[in-house]
Amino acid sequence: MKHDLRKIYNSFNIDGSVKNAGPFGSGHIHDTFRVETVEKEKDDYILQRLNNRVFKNIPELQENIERVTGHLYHKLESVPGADLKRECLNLIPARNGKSWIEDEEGGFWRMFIYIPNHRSYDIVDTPEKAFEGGKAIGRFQALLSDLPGKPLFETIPYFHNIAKRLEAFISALKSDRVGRVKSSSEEIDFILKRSEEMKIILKLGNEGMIPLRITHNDTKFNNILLDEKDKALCIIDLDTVMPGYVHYDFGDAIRTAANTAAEDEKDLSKVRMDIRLFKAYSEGYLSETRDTLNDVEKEYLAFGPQLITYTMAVRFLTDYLDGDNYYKIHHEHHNLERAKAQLKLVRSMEEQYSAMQDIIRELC
Ligand code: ADP
Ligand code: GN1
Ligand code: MG
Repeated sequence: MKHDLRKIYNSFNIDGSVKNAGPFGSGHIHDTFRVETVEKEKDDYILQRLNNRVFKNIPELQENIERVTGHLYHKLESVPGADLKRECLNLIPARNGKSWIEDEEGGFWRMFIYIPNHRSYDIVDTPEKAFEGGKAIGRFQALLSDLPGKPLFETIPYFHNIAKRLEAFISALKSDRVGRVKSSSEEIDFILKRSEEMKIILKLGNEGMIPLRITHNDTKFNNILLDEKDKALCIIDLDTVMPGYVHYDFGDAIRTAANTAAEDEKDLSKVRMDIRLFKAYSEGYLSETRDTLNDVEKEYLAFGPQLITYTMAVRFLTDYLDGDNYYKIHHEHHNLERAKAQLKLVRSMEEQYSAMQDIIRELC
């Protein structure tokens, strides 16, 4: 669908004259555009058409983002030399007084300052970058631990709840809406075989052994922007910041930071978890969180990557079996390819599990 981008960005309080606006980034959920201004000294912007099939309550979503970005901004203000436009997301107020607008077709839009001179990686190639990512996520968790006020809204209920994700998977299997079940049987078996062991984090939570904390819940490495020297700069994509277990953030970051290949790599021989990158990320992460995590959280940290990588496989395959309604896809069997690559990564993590546990124990 073509949008009248000019009309949309003019509904926000932007500064400068716009030179051009075009699609940007590789996110799977929103439609993201970069809006460039003519004047060198003025900010550029990120404009997003929010996916309201995925996020059903946009006012609540935006209220969360306003609170979280406001809190992070406030903390940064007291850090000498902090760059307030690059180290946290800055929402641009709309002319209607809110942080979003609704267009005539019922689409929801928001804008941020574009973070200049950042680097974003879909694949991580050095331990230094992985370490930086770990430190950034650890710090993010610490900075939000004292967010004042009521709990954040659950923008997507049961987001990382593997029991619920498996229920949805099994219901997609049963209805086989687009006739893809038969040809996915190997992947389905792999998933079903592991369904019980994957519920351990949920069980620990229900037993009160691990606390709910404010977590990001989408710590894919390309949501951690680095600066031109590859130092951690800013955590973006805050739509799912809400209560969660630390294993989710640790796991999703390792899933992407320590994978030797892309999330959707077709050549499965390229997909494995690089233990050096795992170690480097863990070092960065634990340097910030060692003193706050409890013993049970630490003991199960190394399991987080398996759980989240498995969860992603379940979600990609569910979407494939349902007929591709959730994620943006770029070709016909894209979700199946993503699921296969994630399952290959789960296998690689299983093979290295005891080494991962040793590393975490040593670092703790
Ligand atoms: P999605 O939920 O679709 O992944 P994101 O909020 O992660 O949406 O945005 C998609 C991409 O846009 C990001 O991966 C990043 O490349 C870019 N991006 C988002 N916000 C900013 C920003 N403030 N400055 C620079 N780039 C951004
Ligand atoms: C989506 O928004 P994006 O592209 O950063 C998804 C994540 C998945 C990820 C897989 C709200 O993340 O949960 O881990 O794709 N976000 C949502 O790449 O579902
Ligand atoms: Mg993203």
